[in-house]
Amino acid sequence: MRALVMVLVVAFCAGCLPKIPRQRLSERAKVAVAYIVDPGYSGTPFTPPDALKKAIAAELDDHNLELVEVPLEAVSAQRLTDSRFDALKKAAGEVPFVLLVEQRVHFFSQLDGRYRWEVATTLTASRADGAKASDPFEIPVILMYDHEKEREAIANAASDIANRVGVLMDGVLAGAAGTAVPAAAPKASSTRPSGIYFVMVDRFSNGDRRNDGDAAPEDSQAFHGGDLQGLIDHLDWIQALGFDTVWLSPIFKMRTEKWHGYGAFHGYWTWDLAQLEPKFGDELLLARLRSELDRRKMKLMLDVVLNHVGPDAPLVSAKPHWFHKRGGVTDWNDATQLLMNDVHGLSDLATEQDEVFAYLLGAARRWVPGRQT
Ligand SMILES: [Ca+2]
Repeated sequence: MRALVMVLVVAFCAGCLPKIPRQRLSERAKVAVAYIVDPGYSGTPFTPPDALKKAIAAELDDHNLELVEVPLEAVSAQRLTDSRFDALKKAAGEVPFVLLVEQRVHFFSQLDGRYRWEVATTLTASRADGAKASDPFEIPVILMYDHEKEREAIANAASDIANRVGVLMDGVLAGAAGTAVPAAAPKASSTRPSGIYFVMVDRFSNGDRRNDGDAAPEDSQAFHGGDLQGLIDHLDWIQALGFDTVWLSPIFKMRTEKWHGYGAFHGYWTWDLAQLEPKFGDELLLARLRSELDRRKMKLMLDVVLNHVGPDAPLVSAKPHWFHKRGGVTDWNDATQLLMNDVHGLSDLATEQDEVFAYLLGAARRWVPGRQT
């Protein structure tokens, strides 16, 4: 059976921290570390799971640093990062390096029975006699359940968080007495950093008010007026951030009315893959976007929704046999339901049918220059 595969592309920022070669102290030194996880809603701060502590200890060991954990109580009375860091330094005494690991974990969204969490972390570190450096970032984690999984989410992100600790400590150690760059340290890349910048077209920039229609920026569920012109106007800005690819939320003709109170601005309620959504622009403007990207040696990714169509899409009545029509998902642990049933009422395309497959493939190819057939 042929199947269309949806590919999840992860955008990343390669230039968030300065590029500093890997650092390692020639003589072992201690680093005082305090961990604090703030509760999402109520309750008292707690410490992260051992999986994260072990990963960070290993990373620090790689820098020839010995981790000395400072009890949570030393920092938990403070609410702000600066105050916590001062409290940590006081508790650390003569220890030459300090590292504060602050975290907050929150449930983000649910998709196909899997639950996305965000692990927000702020790392702050310094030498006893040096300025502090900080690195705030969020890491998404996909789990199977949505309740009281804060520790599990942190454990899943432990490796990535530890890597960020390593990069931050490279910066803290750089130039410190007794610091040597290991011979095996990779050389910093001389090439320009690259990455994918995701644009939610309606919310990015309004470059043409003539296509706004009933845009209502004060309404979180309404369209806000963003369009392809607004994106074109900001390509230099995106490129300056270090990105070489732009990924757009769907720009094809879509349902634009709210559905059960939920807004359509995201573009994932496609009605017709053969047309562009007039709120965003026309084919001439898309061609101009392509040429502006080409001129900057940047690439464009269009988001084609293959799993379903938008509510009340004309295709449902025109081609009723193209849809599974099995009703909504009632059991999120049932793999067949996840594949064949309607997600939140969105008619599920029978992509295993040759006719449907050919339609989707052709519709997608229509937008690839030189691949219309
Ligand atoms: Ca507009």
